[in-house]
Amino acid sequence: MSSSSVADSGVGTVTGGPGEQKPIVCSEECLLRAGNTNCGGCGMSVGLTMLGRALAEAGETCSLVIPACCGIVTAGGFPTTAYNVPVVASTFASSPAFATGVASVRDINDESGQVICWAGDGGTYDIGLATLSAAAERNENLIYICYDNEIYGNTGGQRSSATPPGARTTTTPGGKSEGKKDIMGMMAAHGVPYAATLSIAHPEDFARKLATALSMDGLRFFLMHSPCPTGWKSEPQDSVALVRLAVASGLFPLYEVWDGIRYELNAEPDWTDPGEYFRRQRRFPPGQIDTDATLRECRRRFERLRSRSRESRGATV
Ligand SMILES: Cc1ncc(C[n+]2csc(CCOP(=O)(O)OP(=O)(O)O)c2C)c(N)n1
Ligand code: SF4
Ligand SMILES: [Mg+2]
Repeated sequence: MSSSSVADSGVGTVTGGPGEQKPIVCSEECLLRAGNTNCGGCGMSVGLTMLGRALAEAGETCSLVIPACCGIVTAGGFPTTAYNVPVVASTFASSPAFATGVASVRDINDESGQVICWAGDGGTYDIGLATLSAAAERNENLIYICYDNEIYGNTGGQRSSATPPGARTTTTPGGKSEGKKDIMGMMAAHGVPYAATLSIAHPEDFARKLATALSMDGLRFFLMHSPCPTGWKSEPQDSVALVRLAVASGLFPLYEVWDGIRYELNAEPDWTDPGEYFRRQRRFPPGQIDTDATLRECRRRFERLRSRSRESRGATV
């Protein structure tokens, strides 16, 4: 079953060991229930399903803290909810501060369960950056997942500082002229215990990293590349293929960072021409992206990550 069809059906499977498949019944174990109103092909839906699967696999529960974003609209209208776990809706700028409070109450009451912020790129790279930085500096005991659709999706598609150069948005109709902020570098600079990138096109890597985070304490940060057919002007059925292309071409490297020091690369790009990635999204004006320059920049960034990985291996030997 492909990642997208898992999300569409609302039913997933858990690998319980070699050759063993344990079905998840949506109403009992899925984090995201069937019948939500997310757009078809939404990467966030697939990510939530994968997160639910990882929690079920680890025998864990969670509470979600979600700022203003598509992820809070996902819940639907009160008194119903598409989420199968408790959810706190926070203001746009403050989900890490809200989550700090929820996690502290959990610890004071000696309760179990993970506290997970599920936030968009606008809430993470832009308006929530101060509270995220503060929670990271205090090393709060919570998981933070930024689903990065590279746009303010919920309010009609304005640019964020995660929007890649060249992308057309409602506030950059001619294509964005600035680059994409390096949020992973910023979290590494805070020295958080664990930071990692996630792709829904790499489900095993995704599950392994979630399992790693669930076995640790402290602030654990994830950046998930989250296709958004509505904002990317792409076909819903292309979502998983697009983010797979992003990893293959080096546009979205898969890696982990421990304590801001130890780097591990998880997938070697094959340096596929990123042209196909751009062509399949109408947010990129045809013929205006210099794919050679993009590929050169991707290689340069990947080599920098590789050298950090080598250096950190040398440092730990
Ligand atoms: C202080 C404040 N400013 C603006 C808004 C309006 N607003 C709600 S969601 C949103 C965009 C969220 O973008 P992102 O975090 O990337 O999540 P996405 O919508 O893409 O899922 C904006 C601007 C708000 N709720 N609060
Ligand atoms: S606008 Fe994008 S992120 Fe929001 S629900 Fe639709 S596809 Fe998902
Ligand atoms: Mg967004």
